[in-house]
Amino acid sequence: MSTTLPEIAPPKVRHTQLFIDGQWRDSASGKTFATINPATEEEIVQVAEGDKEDIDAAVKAARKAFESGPWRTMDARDRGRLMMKLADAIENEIDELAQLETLDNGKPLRESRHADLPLVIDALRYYAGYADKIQGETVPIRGNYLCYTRKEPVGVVGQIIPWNFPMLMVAWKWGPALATGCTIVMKPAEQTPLTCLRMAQLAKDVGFPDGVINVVPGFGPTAGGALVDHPGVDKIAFTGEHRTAQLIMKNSAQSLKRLTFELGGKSPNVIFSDADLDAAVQGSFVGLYLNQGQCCCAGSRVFVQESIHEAFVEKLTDLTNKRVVGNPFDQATEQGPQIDQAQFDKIMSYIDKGNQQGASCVSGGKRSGDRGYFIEPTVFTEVQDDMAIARDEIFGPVMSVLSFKDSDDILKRANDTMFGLAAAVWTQDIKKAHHFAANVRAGTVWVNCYDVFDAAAPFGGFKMSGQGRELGTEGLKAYLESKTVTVAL
Ligand code: TXE
Repeated sequence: MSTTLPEIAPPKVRHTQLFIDGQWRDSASGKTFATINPATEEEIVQVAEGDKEDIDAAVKAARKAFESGPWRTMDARDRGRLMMKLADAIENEIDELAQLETLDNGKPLRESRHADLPLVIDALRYYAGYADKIQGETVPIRGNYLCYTRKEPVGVVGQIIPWNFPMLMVAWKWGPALATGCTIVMKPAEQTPLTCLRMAQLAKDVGFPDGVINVVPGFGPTAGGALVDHPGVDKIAFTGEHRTAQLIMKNSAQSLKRLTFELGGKSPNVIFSDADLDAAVQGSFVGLYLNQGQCCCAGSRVFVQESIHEAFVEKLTDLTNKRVVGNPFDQATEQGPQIDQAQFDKIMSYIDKGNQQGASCVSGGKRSGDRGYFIEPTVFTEVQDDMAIARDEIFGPVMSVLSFKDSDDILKRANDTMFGLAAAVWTQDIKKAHHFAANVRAGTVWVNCYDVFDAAAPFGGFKMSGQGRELGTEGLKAYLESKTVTVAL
């Protein structure tokens, strides 16, 4: 465990203001807030704090760009080219952006550089390719008419994102919005505004018209709330906690905004005794501990068939005991700090609950070091379905291992959750795998793998894990209105 200063020079923070109508500006109130380095608990820099007035200015800029700016009238193919240029600009700056992401978020540099950033670039390129392939249909209605549909952008979209994959969330949100011709007001998470601001400047540099992309850092109830309330916003795309989504749904009802939500999970990861054990252990390990356990699709309920339970736990704890936790800038580091004090406290309180409710902590369970929000990779066994650690989203490096005897009740137990984001099954039996995939209530199912993401594959949740889908062709739907045109012939 080491939290000494980065071995490489700290990345430059170039932007700390609001980005509205193509210009950098202070917030109307003049207020700022600190963004914190989670590895050291020290302030990185002060960032302009947006609120109602700033959101209003950003929405007006986005509206102007949508109604009368060159964006709407631009050839779709040229919109796609601009998006490609943005992806290129990010790729040209990939090392610096990865460092900035690690500084602000705490994720290991090798992950931001070799996982997050490539996925960001890929998502933007994927959607750039769609810009000129969005088209309607001719419809064979009765009578002497020509009837056709046009697919039109939904308008000004408010996008509110979390801190766990700051740049990737930007790409997942900007990609379909820009490809369809929408204009954007984005509120990044207050914990991680820095890379989003840099991306806004890169968009300006490659030639995005003023007002197409606006970024207003600030807090949820103020800047986020103002975006949700604003009558000039046609759609809200939100990723975060389900309770926040419920509030957004309630508050946006007045203007009947279009809504898409990507929320939390308590994903079941089921390992049958006939599985390739080493692959299942490795996959379950990554499926939970990736990104410090701060993944909405984390496989946090690991159901292991009784006959292999002991062997599974032994191999798994071998891995957790070896995991390198520490300075995220160190190339050897596999696990960095949690994002902030609040998340750190939440996770530690769940570890306490696990111990109190009778689960057995067989690995980790403590803070790591004495500076930064580091937590040891933790494994609980003897977990029962009704314990808090088996029911609630912990969003940290805490795995609950549950055991099962035969396959009859495993689907029932897997589905016994208010969430439905992801699930996985490990088995050599193709029938068992497909039966599970068909009957588990989750938006994504991985068979003999975990955390396989691609910009082309839709992602989103059943039940309280969300509404609508991101990525793939399905991800475009939420950004489009369908218009029916009927012409008398
Ligand atoms: O989420 P919030 P938090 C889960 C995870 C985590 C918990 C809390 O379990 O422990 O949520 O995290 C903005 N109106 N996930 O507090 O508050 C906020 O500023 C409008 C799962 O960070 O939902 C930020 O930009 N916006 C998840 C964003 O919402 C509001 C990722 C997310 O913050 C708002 C993150 C309001 N009233 C957390 N209140 C996932 N699905 O991956 C807050 N925000």
